Formats: sequence, structure tokens, C-alpha cells
Amino acid sequence: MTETLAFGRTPLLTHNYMHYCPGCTHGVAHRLVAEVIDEMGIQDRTIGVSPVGCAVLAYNYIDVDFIEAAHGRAPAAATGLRRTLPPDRYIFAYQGDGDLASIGMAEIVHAANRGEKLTIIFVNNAIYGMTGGQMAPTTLPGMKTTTSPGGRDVAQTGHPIRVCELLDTLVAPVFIARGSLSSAKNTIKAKKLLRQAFDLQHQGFTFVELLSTCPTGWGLSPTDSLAWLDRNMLPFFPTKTFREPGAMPEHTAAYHPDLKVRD
Ligand SMILES: Cc1ncc(C[n+]2csc(CCOP(=O)(O)OP(=O)(O)O)c2C)c(N)n1
Ligand code: SF4
Repeated sequence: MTETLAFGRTPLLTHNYMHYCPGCTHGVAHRLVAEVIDEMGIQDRTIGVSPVGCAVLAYNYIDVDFIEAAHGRAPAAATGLRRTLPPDRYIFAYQGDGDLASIGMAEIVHAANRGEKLTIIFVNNAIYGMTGGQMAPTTLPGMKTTTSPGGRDVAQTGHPIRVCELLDTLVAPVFIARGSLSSAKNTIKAKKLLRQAFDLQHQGFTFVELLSTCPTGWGLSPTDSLAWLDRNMLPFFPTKTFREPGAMPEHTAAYHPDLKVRD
């Protein structure tokens, strides 16, 4: 009887045991990134920037060169790499929602606005996982966290920030998309978004948000977390491609990037 291998280890994932909690989709996101880099054959030309957050040890798992950035500063560190290394390098930053949308909000907005030739992977699990489940900028209204035990009160703390929509107001980005890791089908779609971003990276700023689970911070089982994501996160964070080359939204096309002061 012949045996067919249906599913194997991604060559670019190391043999280190991941420290992520059971059911955490950071591991899935890592696998997708590793698969895309492997399929593009760019392992020796890729440099990752890891965040402060649960993915702080991403460099232990994805077998490419990495640097570690200070909290929220991954887009600035990645900018430094882009501007000093040969242009054929592929540079990506991997950030959580606390890292990117809280302490690092200025860095991501300005890197996007400058049109840095980078891929930013934004893992949105609506909570600070690493530090014990505090409220994040992406925490949903009414969602209980350790710092919003009665549920997020938007009158006091504001509404969840939709980062893709916010970056989509800028002229420079060439690719902005949001996917979800809540099912096998969605994960396949999310991988396509990552591939598109890496493929377009040398044309400009590329950004992929991945809706992700934090079973520990949410206080749910891995399976319930996937259902919770679909039920609660998707209405606030619709999965779609916001920006593609050649399909600039009206609000950016109205401003012509070549328009300059004439006198
Ligand atoms: C300057 C600084 N401020 C605060 C912290 C504490 N801190 C570490 S990780 C983190 C947030 C992590 O949440 P997120 O980025 O959403 O990633 P997750 O752990 O959920 O993947 C915070 C506030 C820190 N390490 N350094
Ligand atoms: S705390 Fe949350 S984000 Fe961090 S590893 Fe555990 S499940 Fe994943």
C-alpha cells in the first residue's frame, strides 16, 4: 500500500516548540508567513522585524534573519532596514494590535504615509495577550478584559480603531487588506493576501491585517474562540481588500500626488 503525505512541516518553520497557548492563531499566522517566503524562494533575502507582544519570539520559529524592535517601533526599524540594505531584500514586520495600534500608532501611520516598501503583518486579537489580557485599541464595545471588567465603555475609552480603514485614507499605500484566521477556508484566503503583499512590496507600502484568536485572554476554548471571532469581530472588522494597485479609492485619487506648489 502506498502512503501519500497529505500535510507536512513547512520547511521555513524551525523545529523549536512554539510557546503560544493552545488554539492561539499566532502559530497559524507564522506558518502562512513561512509558506509564502518559502514559495517565493526568498528566504536568503528576507528580514523580519518582531514586535513586543506574544510574538516577541517570532525569530525562533520562522527561519529567516530577524531583528527585534522596541515596543511599537517595528515599522521604524523596518524603515531603517529598507533604506540601508540592497533594494532586492524583502522586509516584513509582524505586530500585534497593542504593539501596532496603541504604543506604535505613530510609527505605522507615518511609515504608511511615506510609502515605505515594506510588508506589515498586523495580528489583531482585540486584546493585549502577552501582558494578561488588557484592553487594546481594537477591543470591541462591551468586551470584557482585565482592564474593562464591566465591558469596554466606548463613552469613556472610545470605539475600536479600524486600522485598515484608517490607513486607507492615505495616498501612498499600494496594498491594504484584512483577512481572518477563523477557519481553514479563511486561512487559505488570508495566505493569498500575504502573498499579494509580498509580491507588491517592492512597489510600496503593503499591509495585511489578520483577525486572530487569543483563547487565554478571551477566557474561551480554542474552538469557542474561532466562533467568537466570527460572531463578534467580523461585524466590526470586515474582511476585504481595501487598496490594490490601479484601484485607488476616490478619496485618494482626488488628491493628485504630483501636484506641487508652483511659484
Ligand atoms: C514601553 C513598553 N510599554 C508597555 C509594555 C508592556 N507590553 C508588552 S506587550 C504589550 C501589548 C501586547 O499586546 P499585542 O501587541 O496586542 O500582542 P499580543 O500579545 O496580543 O499578541 C504591552 C502593553 C512594554 N513591554 N514596553
Ligand atoms: S496570551 Fe493570547 S495571544 Fe498570547 S499566546 Fe496566549 S492565546 Fe496567543
